[in-house]
Amino acid sequence: MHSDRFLKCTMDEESIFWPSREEMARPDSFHPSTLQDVNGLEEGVEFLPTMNAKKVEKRGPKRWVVVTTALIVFLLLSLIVGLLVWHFKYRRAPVQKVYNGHLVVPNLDFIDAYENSSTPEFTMLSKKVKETIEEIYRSHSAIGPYHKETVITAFSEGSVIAYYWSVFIVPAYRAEALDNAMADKQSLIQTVTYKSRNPVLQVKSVVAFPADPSIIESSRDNSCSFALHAKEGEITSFTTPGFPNSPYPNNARCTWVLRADANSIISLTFKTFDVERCSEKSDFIKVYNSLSPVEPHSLVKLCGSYPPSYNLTFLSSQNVMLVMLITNAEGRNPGFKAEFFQLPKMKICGGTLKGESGVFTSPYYPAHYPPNMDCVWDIEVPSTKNVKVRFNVFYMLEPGIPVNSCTKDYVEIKNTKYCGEPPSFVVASNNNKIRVQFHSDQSYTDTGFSAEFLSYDSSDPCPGKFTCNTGRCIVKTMRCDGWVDCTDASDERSCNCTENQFRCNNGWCKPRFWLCDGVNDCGDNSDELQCKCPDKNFKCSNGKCILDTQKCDGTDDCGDGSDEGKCDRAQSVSCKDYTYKCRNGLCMSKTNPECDGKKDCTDNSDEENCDCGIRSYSKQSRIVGGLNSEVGEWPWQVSLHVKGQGHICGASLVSDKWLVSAAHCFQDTSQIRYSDATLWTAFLGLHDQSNRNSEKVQERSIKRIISNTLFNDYTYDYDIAVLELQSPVTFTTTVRPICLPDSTHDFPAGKDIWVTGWGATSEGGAGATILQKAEIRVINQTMCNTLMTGQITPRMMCVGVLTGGIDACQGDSGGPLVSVESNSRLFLAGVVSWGDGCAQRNKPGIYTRVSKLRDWIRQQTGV
Ligand code: 4AZ
Repeated sequence: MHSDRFLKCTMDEESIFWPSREEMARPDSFHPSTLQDVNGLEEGVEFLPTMNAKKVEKRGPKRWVVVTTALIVFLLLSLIVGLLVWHFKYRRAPVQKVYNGHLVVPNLDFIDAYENSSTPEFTMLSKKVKETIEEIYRSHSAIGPYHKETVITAFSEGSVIAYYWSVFIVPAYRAEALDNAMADKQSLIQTVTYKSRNPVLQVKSVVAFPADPSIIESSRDNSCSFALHAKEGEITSFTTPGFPNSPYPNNARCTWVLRADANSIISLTFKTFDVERCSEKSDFIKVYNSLSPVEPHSLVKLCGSYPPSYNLTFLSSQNVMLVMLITNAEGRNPGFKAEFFQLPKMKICGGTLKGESGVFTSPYYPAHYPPNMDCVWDIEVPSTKNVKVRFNVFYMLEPGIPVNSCTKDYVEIKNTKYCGEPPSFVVASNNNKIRVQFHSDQSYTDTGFSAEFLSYDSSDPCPGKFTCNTGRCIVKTMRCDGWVDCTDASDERSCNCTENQFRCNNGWCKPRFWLCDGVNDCGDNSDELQCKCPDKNFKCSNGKCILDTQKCDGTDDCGDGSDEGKCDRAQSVSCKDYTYKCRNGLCMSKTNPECDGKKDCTDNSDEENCDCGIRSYSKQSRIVGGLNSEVGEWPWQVSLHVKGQGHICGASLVSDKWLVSAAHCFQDTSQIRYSDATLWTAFLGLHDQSNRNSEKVQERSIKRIISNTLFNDYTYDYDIAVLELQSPVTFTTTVRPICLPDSTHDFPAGKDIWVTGWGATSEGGAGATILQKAEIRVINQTMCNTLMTGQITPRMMCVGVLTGGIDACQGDSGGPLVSVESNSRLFLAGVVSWGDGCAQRNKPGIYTRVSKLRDWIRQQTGV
């Protein structure tokens, strides 16, 4: 693989008495006298003589007055009843509120016995702290009347810090006032001198934060709570219950209280991490820089699975840390294994850096920097020079904080704040000094930065290189090459386009081959305009324009089927070369329906045999600029070794015993019979060629090699072979099969796609030890055939970067070219086959088009 550059997340009821709803509905219990009065009235009824109308009129009030009065009385009564119901049922309805908090007891020294809640010392102190808290609450009218219970959960150093939770039962209409009073540090009293029945207990810095009520249950249930203290010079490990042999429990809340000696901090690393895939309600782990699980002291929330190379090291700012695992009712994941140890607290960070150049990093880089840190670096280069700082890696991303505000964690230089995860950037100064400030707040930390400072001559800031307007230096060949290399795109402005380029309307030069490839390369879409069909028309792959209404109507109007092969809705149509055929013989108009998570065929055959193309780790590492793969990133990648020669070719695992590779790898030479299966050994789950004995690697002999009989060793047409393993492999995190595309599967021009292998890292150079990866682009077949002087057959596809620099190379042959399709599933689009050298300009790599040979693979292997 050649790549010299790569650009490319019990309620205790309050004693309030009022009639219940049932009582109010029963008038006898409400107004016992009313009914009697009514009865009394009935007994005294006087029947008037019907003829004496005058008497009738004179003696009784007018009828409408009676009716109206009754109505008004009725309405008033209803209103009163309604108001009472609203007041007692909703406004006064009691709600439960829980707060987590901590306070400092300044005039007390911490003793070891405070770490253990079963010691008499713990019990004594917690009783006093509890009384103090209750007194503070009592003194506040918005808090005191509603307080129900306070429990002291732990103590830690810092004089003595006490952690607690408090429960309140408050009428709904008083809840907000309670929240405000609890949030107001003044109301909780910064410094309280409280005289209890016992000796005086002074407390300060009382804070409390709203908490999830379920923490009460979890803190009463000790079945999944653990307390660990770091031992001097030792690493302590802990795991989720049952790890690694059985999944961690469902509906659990597990806590690990981690402690270190006074004046130390804790370094915690998750060595393996595999919990339920992240979703809104998935299981998760949270790490706190406190013994109280409160959001403002949260360091990280983790879910999903991480490859071993991902840096999952977190540092505390004091000698305690809390790890919580919260699980739902579903899922069977192994969990985590973690290690922690104590470190002396960093006294200062930053400092003065002098010289021509040097490097510096955020505290503890590449571990996640600790919270609550401020560092200042004063950089000074020789007085005749200017200074610039280049951030090669920069990760200071805080969840929910827009990167343009940088209100929490940031780096500040010359009154500009930097945060988020920008690609490498440079900040230059127009004198010989520059000051870099680093700030991390209370919560959420990231891996930080790695930077270097360099002195430069103001008249020639980038000797032999092109200077971006940002101050960054890039190699001259990157100027006007169609790729944006300077973060401000200054390398692609004011360019004179070469004959192999076209000029976009915005003045940029782009390779001609990107014209009309369906991708907006110019940014203003001008590369896709001239090739457009008139309005309300669809452009066929062969360039023909048809009416939009003719697209996906079941008729091949284009003549090449492209109007019927790319339909979003699966529709049963008459079978053509370009339509996906279900097992029941019905054909679908939808593009690439296989294993996309949607049932398109009525017999569901498009969603069968889909245990493929999924990586074991849901998280990818954030290693910038490197082309080394992660362990388990390409679990279908196989390394084929020949006895005495080492790695020769790549291959892809497509089932537990079949590999797909290139036929040209198994061509006999005068010296070696490469077609002899016994010569070959397959290494699966391999990452590093120098570590083939790793327990993650599965080694297999080859039972037989079947090369396509139509393979032409001159043209390299039909360059495909299938290899049967002597015994099946076991699917693991590092060994899994790739999906094979249907013969109708479309990998459109312009699509970004990945090639992997241990091939040469430069033309004629040595092979790589660590599995390499490169992202390249599918190139239009007709264009490519012109470029490759007519050597491209329908069984081939061209993929590469036409400006050169990224390509497959010798040793990558037979290996996978994979495309990320819908549902994040990966499909084997091609097999590395040949090329005119490696990584040269306008010379893309040529790959065997797997979709065209899908039926042959099925015939040979049954897969
Ligand atoms: C090879 O010799 C080879 N640049 C493989 C791929 C390419 C060139 C050579 C594509 O195996």
